[in-house]
Amino acid sequence: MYFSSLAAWLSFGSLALAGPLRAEPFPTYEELVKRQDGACTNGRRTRQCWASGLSIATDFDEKWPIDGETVTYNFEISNVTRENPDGSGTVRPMMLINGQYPGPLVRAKWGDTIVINVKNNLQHNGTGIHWHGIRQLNSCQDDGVPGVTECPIAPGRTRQYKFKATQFGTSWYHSHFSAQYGDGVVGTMIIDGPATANYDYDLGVLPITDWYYTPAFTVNEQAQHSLRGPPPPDNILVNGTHINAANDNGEYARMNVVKGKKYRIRLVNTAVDTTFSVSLDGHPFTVITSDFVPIKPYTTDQLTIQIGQRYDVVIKASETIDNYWFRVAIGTDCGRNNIVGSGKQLGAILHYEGASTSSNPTSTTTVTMRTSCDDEQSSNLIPFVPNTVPTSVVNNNNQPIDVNSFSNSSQNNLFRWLIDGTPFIIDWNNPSLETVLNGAQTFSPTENVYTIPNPGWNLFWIQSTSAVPLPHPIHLHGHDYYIVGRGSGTWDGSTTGLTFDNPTRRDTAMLPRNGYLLIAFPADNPGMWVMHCHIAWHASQGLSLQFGERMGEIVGGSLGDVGVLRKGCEEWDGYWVEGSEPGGDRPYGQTDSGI
Ligand SMILES: *[C@@H]1O[C@H](CO)[C@@H](O)[C@H](O)[C@H]1NC(C)=O
Ligand SMILES: *[C@@H]1O[C@H](CO)[C@@H](O)[C@H](O)[C@H]1NC(C)=O
Ligand SMILES: *[C@@H]1O[C@H](CO)[C@@H](O)[C@H](O)[C@H]1NC(C)=O
Ligand SMILES: *[C@@H]1O[C@H](CO)[C@@H](O)[C@H](O)[C@H]1NC(C)=O
Ligand SMILES: [Cu+2]
Repeated sequence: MYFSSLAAWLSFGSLALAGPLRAEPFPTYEELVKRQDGACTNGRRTRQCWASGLSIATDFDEKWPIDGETVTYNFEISNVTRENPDGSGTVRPMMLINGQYPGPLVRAKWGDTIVINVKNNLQHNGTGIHWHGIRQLNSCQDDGVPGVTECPIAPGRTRQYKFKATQFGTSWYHSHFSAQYGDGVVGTMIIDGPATANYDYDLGVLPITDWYYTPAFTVNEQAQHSLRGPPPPDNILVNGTHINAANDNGEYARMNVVKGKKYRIRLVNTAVDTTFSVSLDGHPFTVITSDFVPIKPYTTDQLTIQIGQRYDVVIKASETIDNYWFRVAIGTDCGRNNIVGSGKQLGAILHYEGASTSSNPTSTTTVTMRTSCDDEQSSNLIPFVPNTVPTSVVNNNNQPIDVNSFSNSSQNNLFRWLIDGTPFIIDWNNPSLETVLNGAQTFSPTENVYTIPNPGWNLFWIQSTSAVPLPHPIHLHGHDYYIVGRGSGTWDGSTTGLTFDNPTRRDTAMLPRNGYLLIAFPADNPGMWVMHCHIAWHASQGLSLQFGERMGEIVGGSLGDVGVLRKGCEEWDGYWVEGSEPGGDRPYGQTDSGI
């Protein structure tokens, strides 16, 4: 019964492939659970399927393919001088992975082990690569946060990262060494797996970023000592390219489609300081993920993407053969950009096969692009695999976290974000994970360690009390979290309006200005996990903390081999003599949080 109906359904799928585009039935979560889809094969009309009994209905907290392969990449990070990627004709210093901007795509399949050998060819900077959104289950030592989970990779040295892709979808990686990713140490990741809607082709990742003509380390210093905040970026880049206002040179990124087909586009905001809203003329988005979490598809004509967030969308190339604008708008309610006001169209081009390749689109839109910095509505972002947060967390395991700020006029207006009164500042020579592995659990106050001693659910009430009216994209390492509540003003402690039944689940969400964000997650991954604002300047100014999760188990050996961490710290300690001032081989000091 099961097999024959499945066979009928599959052949219906292949018939549909040959014929014109039509609505295919996509199974619900409940149907998939009943069906136990072990026998079905992933394909253009069966994206819900995977392999070995796993499907889009699999609880990926518990299960992933056990027959994964190992995928290896080699990165070399170098200090170069390059032309700005928007054709402005001016050059600037950049730090690039294998000479590429953005860095190489890391692509693997669900269940694969990913190995990346990173060589630091910079003369005068440490480095460390964080794999954004990767759970790092029992592999916290590969999370890539200098001063927390490792010592920075010293100049001239190589470090190996190794971790398993227990989730699938779209993400990015970036340096977590101060503001270094703003200088180019950034790239995208695809973990292939099942999906919650069908499509014909995968167009790949479309990273969107802000771009400065000034090096990130320079802007970071300006931002730390400014009463008005950081200077505005000069432009944006979509998939690493854009036109510029100064001379009109440069190129828009182009996505090529064939009329009649459906395409997956993987949107990522890889900026250092900007919220983006995007839309595509004549082509609504069917949204199928929020970060690494497959969601029940919903359709929208516009998406707002915070730094660190991802949305995978499906579009149908069903319009007249032509070129169409993919529009990008800046969240000017919380940031600025010098390209705004130039009259230039911000964005990229959707190009149909057969349309002109030399002219820009003339398409128009009825969509009013948002300039607000609010997240997408949580009611639209419903995880496909449902989960429940126990309401008991509100009374039993609920910890407040205050976010405030301070500017010190006797230190040249040094600006700091404070977590419960203390800015985050770490010591590259003594990462907290090393401290824990050495058997100690005492930390400096500026390490902002919040302990989670036991398994089970926790609720964190992040409350903004700063007079600086800015929202913050809050990113957690080692976990997805569940958005139980969010609002303006101060949370009153009541459960009215909170969501415990299948809340939005993701790894980055906006803490509203003068508001609060209530997040919950189970302590199912022993490690030292930072949670920080993903505005690079704010992270540098101290808006971060770390969870010391089940530290007893870390000392007990839950992470396995930590030889790479030990070796990296010996190498770094040799380069950066603790307590020493810059001089000799080391011209620079640490002037920010370190992350
Ligand atoms: C990059 O190269 C410039 C010019 O040689 C040098 O001043 C700077 O210190 C280098 N930066 C790093 C991080 O190696
Ligand atoms: C890293 O390199 C940049 C650019 O050369 C420099 O401005 C910064 O001070 C360096 N930081 C450290 C800690 O070496
Ligand atoms: C972005 O550029 C990369 C490299 O050229 C390409 O492989 C990818 O398909 C592009 N992404 C989109 C969505 O077009
Ligand atoms: C402000 O800076 C001065 C001079 O360095 C220092 O003595 C003082 O403690 C700082 N104030 C705060 C609240 O950090
Ligand atoms: Cu922030």
